[in-house]
Amino acid sequence: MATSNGDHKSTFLDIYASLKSELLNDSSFEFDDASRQWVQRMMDYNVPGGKLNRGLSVIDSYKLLKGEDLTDDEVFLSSALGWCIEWLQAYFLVLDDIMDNSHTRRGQPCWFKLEKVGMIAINDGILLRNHIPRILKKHFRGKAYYVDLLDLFNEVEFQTASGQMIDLITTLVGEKDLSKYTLPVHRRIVQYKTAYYSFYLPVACALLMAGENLDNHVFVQNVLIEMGTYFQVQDDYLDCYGAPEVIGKIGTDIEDFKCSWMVVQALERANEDQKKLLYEIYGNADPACVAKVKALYKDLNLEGVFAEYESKSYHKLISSIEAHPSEKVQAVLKSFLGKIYKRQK
Ligand code: DMA
Ligand code: MG
Ligand code: MG
Ligand code: MG
Repeated sequence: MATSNGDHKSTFLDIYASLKSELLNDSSFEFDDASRQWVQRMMDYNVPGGKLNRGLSVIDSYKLLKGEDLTDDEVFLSSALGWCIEWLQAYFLVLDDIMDNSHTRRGQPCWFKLEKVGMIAINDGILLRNHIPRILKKHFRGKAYYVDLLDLFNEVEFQTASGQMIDLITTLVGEKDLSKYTLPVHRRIVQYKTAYYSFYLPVACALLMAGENLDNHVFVQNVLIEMGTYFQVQDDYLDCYGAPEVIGKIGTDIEDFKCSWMVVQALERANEDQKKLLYEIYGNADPACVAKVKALYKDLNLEGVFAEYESKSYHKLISSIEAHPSEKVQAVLKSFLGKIYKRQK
């Protein structure tokens, strides 16, 4: 039975295969062998290879909201929504890796790094983005919540793209000025670029399926945005300290002059000499400069600062969650938090 607890992952992957096959037989485009093969390879390379936390969370959340085992149809629908989020993520990551000049993703070269791909990756990103409304149309057109679902994906995509925009324009060459990198600036970037699509979106999908009106769940949204902020701080930390074999990607935040949580914390703690050094070398791709930045982070004990931030955020999140009147909603939020607390990848 597909609905037993805890074993959603293999069903989830089966549903990927079936969504993929629908997209490869989309009657609005006359596929030939070459184009079908390209799209198939492009999807397989970019969509299913991550942790799948966002996608699986839709099913888990919906099950917790419903309070009992899901029917096969409900498993399919919540999985399809989960895959739409994974597709959205694939679209953003393909383009993010070009813009961040990254090397690897999920343990393999970034898609645009492949010799045959290059800047075709831009259009592939656009195609991945276009797959989402096609999946939604095929499987949700008749549902009472269809319009709300489309609106939700549109809103969240806009917020994410806007977050990416502010992430990118703060690094503009010629205006490299570390004094603008403060905690409120960092917070604003990460809430938009990461928290909405990674945390709010999966739970909002489950709430819509459960017949809820999202306007009544502002509290849930706020908790999830806090959780997403914590998650992106982890991402910034792992960019510097994560092992590439484990996180599947090589960090580029220092080279890219990113407004990372790490540099913001370093600036808050550095003495005048250390600040001067950071101003000189942050954003320089020379490996010797990157190593010096990392050595400075070590001197400032950012590992310890992070450990403290991590446990503080966790306890703060738990107490906000416990203030929610619904036990089911509490369970949804705690389950999501449990998946990311002290993550190594
Ligand atoms: C990525 O932020 C955000 C989106 C919307 C893809 P990032 O560049 O820090 O992510 P990563 O470290 O995975 O490249
Ligand atoms: Mg990136
Ligand atoms: Mg980025
Ligand atoms: Mg990152």
